[in-house]
Amino acid sequence: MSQSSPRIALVTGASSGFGRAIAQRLVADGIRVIATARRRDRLDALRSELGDQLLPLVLDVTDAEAVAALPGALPDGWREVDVLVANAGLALGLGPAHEAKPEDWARMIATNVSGVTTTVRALLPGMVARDRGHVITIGSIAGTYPYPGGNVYGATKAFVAQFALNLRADLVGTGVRVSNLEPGLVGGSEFSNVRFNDDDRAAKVYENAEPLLPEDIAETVSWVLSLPARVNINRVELMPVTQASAALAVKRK
Ligand code: NDP
Ligand code: 8X3
Repeated sequence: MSQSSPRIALVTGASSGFGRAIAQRLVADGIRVIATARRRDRLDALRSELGDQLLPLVLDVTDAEAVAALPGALPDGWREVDVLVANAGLALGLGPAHEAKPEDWARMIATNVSGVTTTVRALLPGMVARDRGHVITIGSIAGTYPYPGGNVYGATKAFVAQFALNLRADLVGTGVRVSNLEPGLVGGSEFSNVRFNDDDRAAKVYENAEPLLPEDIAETVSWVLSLPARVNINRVELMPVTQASAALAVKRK
């Protein structure tokens, strides 16, 4: 079967933002979607919206045992996952490193690094055995461009970028593709609400900025999946037209 016609995708973090938009888009593209996250009510609402082409599944990506058990826990007809969108992730805080909460750092690493690696490790053997599949990781411009307060969040996304490239190194000779999407400023998700735990500060991040929208990320996922089987998009960096990489910091007296 052609790589460009995947049948089943598993999306982590599908209860909100990018993941929700990606699930909606993939179902519209004719791909059945296993939608995972911690908030069951959100997943159930997505199931009501999209019907039986979507399977809601509660999964905390920081629960390594549950993630490892995932392939065996999938119901009949949903086991041959062709596409993994490892999207679940978060930033916590924007303070300087010496004031950051160690527990916030630990949670970002557990979710953005360990959550991604355990999920990929669980689903990759099936893809390799079937000689078809596509792992799509969600990195960030924060993994390339440092900014004040980006400390551990940016480092987790740098990990994701290198992990994706190293996966390809291992998978050369198989039909399994790997792509890392590296978005800049994207509104319309809960990312900044989670980061600041504060609605007012979160809203200001996007004020008058015309950010990208989750649908733009979903469109990019749809595009990388649609390309011929011989094409591997290694990484995609995308920003709104209103954003550009910033100047280096200089401390003047
Ligand atoms: P949201 O906060 O809207 O979505 C994050 C999703 O991750 C939610 O569905 C949440 O679901 C899920 N999630 C968080 N922790 C866990 C966990 N432990 N187990 C399972 N699911 C979890 O943010 P975005 O949609 O904006 O972010 C999606 C990804 O995109 C993240 O990796 C983020 O770092 C990245 N990104 C975001 C950018 C932006 O500007 N918005 C730009 C670049 C990258 P639940 O709480 O129900 O578990
Ligand atoms: C999210 C984008 O610039 O807030 O990854 O780090 S940014």
